[in-house]
Amino acid sequence: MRNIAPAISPPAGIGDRKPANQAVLDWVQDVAKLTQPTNIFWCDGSDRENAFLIEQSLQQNVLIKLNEKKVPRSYLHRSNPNDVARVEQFTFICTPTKEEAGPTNNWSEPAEMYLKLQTMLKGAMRGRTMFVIPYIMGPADSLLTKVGFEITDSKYVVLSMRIMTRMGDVAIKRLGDDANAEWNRGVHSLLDVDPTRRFICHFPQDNAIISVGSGYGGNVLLSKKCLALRIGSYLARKQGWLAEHMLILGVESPEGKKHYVAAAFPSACGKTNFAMLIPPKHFAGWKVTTVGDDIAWMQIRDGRLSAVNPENGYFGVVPGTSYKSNPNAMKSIEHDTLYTNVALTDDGDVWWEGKDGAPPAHAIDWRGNDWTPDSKEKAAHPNSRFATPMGNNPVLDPDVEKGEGVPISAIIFGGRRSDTMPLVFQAFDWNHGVYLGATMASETTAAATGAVGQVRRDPMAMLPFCGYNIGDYFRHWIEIGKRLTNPPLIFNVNWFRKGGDGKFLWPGFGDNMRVLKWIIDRCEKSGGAVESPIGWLPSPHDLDLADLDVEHKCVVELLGIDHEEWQKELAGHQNFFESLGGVVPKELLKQREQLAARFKQ
Ligand code: GTP
Ligand code: SPV
Ligand code: MN
Repeated sequence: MRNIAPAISPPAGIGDRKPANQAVLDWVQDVAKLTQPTNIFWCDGSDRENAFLIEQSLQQNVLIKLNEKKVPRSYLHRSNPNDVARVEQFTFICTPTKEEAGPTNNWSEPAEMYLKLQTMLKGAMRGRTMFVIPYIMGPADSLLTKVGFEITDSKYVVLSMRIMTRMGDVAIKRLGDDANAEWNRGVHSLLDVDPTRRFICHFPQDNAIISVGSGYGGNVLLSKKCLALRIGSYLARKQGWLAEHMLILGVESPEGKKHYVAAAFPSACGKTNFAMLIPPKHFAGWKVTTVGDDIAWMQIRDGRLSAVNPENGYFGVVPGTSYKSNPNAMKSIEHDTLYTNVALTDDGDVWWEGKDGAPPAHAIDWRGNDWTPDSKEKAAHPNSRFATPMGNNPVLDPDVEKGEGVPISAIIFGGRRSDTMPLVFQAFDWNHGVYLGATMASETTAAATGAVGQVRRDPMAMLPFCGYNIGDYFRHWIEIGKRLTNPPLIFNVNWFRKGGDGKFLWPGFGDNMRVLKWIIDRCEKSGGAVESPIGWLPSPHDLDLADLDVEHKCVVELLGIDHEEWQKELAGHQNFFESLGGVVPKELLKQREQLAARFKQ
């Protein structure tokens, strides 16, 4: 089963809802002239259309229906085995000058890249149906909300976009018929899913994206990383707001006092899990609710940062998800879910490494091969994903559709670090917090192709997603801070520190509530902390560790600063800044000097 499938012919009333906007019509005609599809299918996001596309996808082996009793209205898709993650090496920011893209992005001159892509797209949709997807990113009534259109020759993309975005009429209405209105132009074609002809290209000045040669989520759901982060961050700088790779959660005390926090962790480093956490028993009466699990758009309101989640669904990592680690995610994916690259059991259920219970005696693995517990290969791909509507989440925050967003009390940065970084600490002030974000590092994961487990700097978890010069991005953060009269406090966390035995020192998941509680205490000015060279650190008794099955010496280790490790870390910061070739704002260079000086005191 693969993505590429021949044209489909819809009955009357399906696939014919053309928008009135002439700019959209002209653009679609231009793309059709180039790609030569058999027909054009205008998506409206309706139930009837969805049912038709699912039926066609089942017939064409693009989807497998799962057991209706075990996982109602849910499907499995297998991508091409060469196409299972984002491809950072083939992701480009195409701007008139290389400086605009900056030292962390692959760059190409726009005209050159357009020509190359147009050559590849010539006749690429012959024999296929071209789908046109209207969608918005953001709540229907938010000022931040953006309109996008995605053209694609993949039904999997259409079905996924319907889960991940607000799709159809709502977008056509928001756009209206002004031919000069602002909207994002996204073109996607599978071509022949050949890794050597795979490019994810962004043209920020044109508000345009072209993605070819892949069928994997992060490369092809153009609303997500491409629009909401890469183009989004470019627009955010121009327009004075922030587009960030952050979850947004609400946390309410038993007394009913509520705070919202936003947290940037790199890909596959715990955003979805943190956004849905269930507090341990000891925290009875505390409630965590999800606004978003991957992307935050934040604007300044009344001197504070106010955040919306531009998405409408979750595209989450499957392996490791269980009733033990994340019951809310499990409940979310029990029905109406599109799975990609997990294993299929003999009774039509889905399975993955880390799911509750014993592994099945036999299954079909993510590649479509027989699998048993004795197999050397993994049953589910480590980057297998679920796409599920956020409405499935039992702890969805009631203000998720609020156009003005939710006020942010704290920003949290965090990476996957087996050493050096303590469980949690707090920045001294905004610019110090920006420095913590700018110097973040994390071990690479299966969310992108390439080596896994290598520590790399990933500023604000945006290394793969910042659509412009990273120096200007740091500058933008500093400038935003100047405009905030009530800025969020900034923290750094690390759930992944390991002990001498190579095991995680911290239980993580629900127990991360203990760290979140300290963060809230700090926002409430009630939490204790000691001043350290790296920031405000809790001492063990400042954290609520009641009923926690972790040895005291592990807690001390988790909160410890090893001066030798930190000398290496400081050198790492310096090397990183130097590697950026002079674009780092002087405020951050000064932060590094001050950090180094504090270690000498
Ligand atoms: P993207 O969707 O790629 O942006 O990932 P994400 O940041 O949302 O990460 P997610 O929550 O899906 O977690 C990724 C992996 O980290 C999963 O295998 C989780 O089981 C694991 N994980 C999440 N939180 C924790 C934690 O607190 N401790 C440990 N040890 N593992 C965690
Ligand atoms: C990530 O890699 O950060 C993801 C998954 O959220 S993807 O949408 O594939 O980029
Ligand atoms: Mn992500």
